[in-house]
Amino acid sequence: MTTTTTAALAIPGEEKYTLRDIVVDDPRPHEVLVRVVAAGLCHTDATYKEAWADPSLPPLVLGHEGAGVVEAVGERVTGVRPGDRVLLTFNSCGECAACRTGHPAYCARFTDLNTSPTGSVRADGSSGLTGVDGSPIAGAFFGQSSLSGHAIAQERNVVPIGAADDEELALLAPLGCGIQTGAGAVLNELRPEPGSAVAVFGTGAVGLGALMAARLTGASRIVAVDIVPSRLDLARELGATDVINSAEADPVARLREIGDGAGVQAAVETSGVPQVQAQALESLAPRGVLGLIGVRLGAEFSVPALSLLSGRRVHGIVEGDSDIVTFLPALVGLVRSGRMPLGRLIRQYPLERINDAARDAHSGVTVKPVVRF
Ligand code: CXF
Ligand code: ZN
Repeated sequence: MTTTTTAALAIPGEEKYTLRDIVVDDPRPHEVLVRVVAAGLCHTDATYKEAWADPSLPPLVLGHEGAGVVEAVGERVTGVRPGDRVLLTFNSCGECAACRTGHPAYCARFTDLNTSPTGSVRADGSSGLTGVDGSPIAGAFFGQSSLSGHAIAQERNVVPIGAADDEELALLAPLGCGIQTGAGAVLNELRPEPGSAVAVFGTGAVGLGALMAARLTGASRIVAVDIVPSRLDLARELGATDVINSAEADPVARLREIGDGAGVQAAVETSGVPQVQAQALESLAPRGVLGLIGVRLGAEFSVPALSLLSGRRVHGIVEGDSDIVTFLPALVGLVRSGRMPLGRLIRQYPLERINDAARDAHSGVTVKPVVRF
């Protein structure tokens, strides 16, 4: 018995999302059918929406920060059962060396299982989604395609979070990608030492996730860099000790000052703008590390070789190198205890207003739109 539900479709050549009823398949042995309560919009949805332009392609269901309630599970699923409240996150194979050692974000099949929305997740290439007239619909985006009232996820990218009402699910949804990307970069990879200085370039959801995480470490200076004054105000509210408006001041010079004349021990770069990446690198103290998170499709990263000789390192990080089984519940705990005030970033939109949500994310009016189903 399949499920008919309303989804937001990305139709090639159309700028806006189109709401339409679709049919969602029953879960296969390792799959989980989730009634989606809320889904955050991440910049990557917009990137892939824009790239989904070839008119020969079918409509695509995006969405990769889903949160909801398990409705049915495949016969081999053991980790969750109907009624469980869950977060959906990125998918991974579970078998490669990275997955076996707790680094599923570096899964050998990451691209295949997350951002190749042509259905490579299922052995037969099907997406699990069709139009009500049986026409093809692409899905399996990040193993979930959660901009839909119901989503098919894989057991590996579903994380149970205990009792949670719909309001809390909407609050927690962005942990599945954007927040875990920023917070994980700091807590799992950069791990700033007590007394160190950390710079965060870009104060979108990823950057603010990194900043809120840095506040939980022993770092004594946490510096937000952006060109939007209201974002810098928000960064202060969330724990930045210093802010730099890089449209008005040279961030490299300021960060060197803040870092005792030498620079900062760690920088997180979320904008993906090559010039900002260069600034982030130049703001590092000797032996400092640049966490490279914001990367634009097809962009190159080039630096003067001499800039690296002082022991500086550049560390590319995907999804915060999160081991989702342990890290997502840890983030949920931080939100629930008030130590990660995620609510300050979020604005909710009913599904009918998803195009307003996308517009507000693009213009920067909203840091993290969350679509409610
Ligand atoms: C993405 C960034 C681009 C590569 C795949 C993962 N992260 C989240 O949206
Ligand atoms: Zn994302």
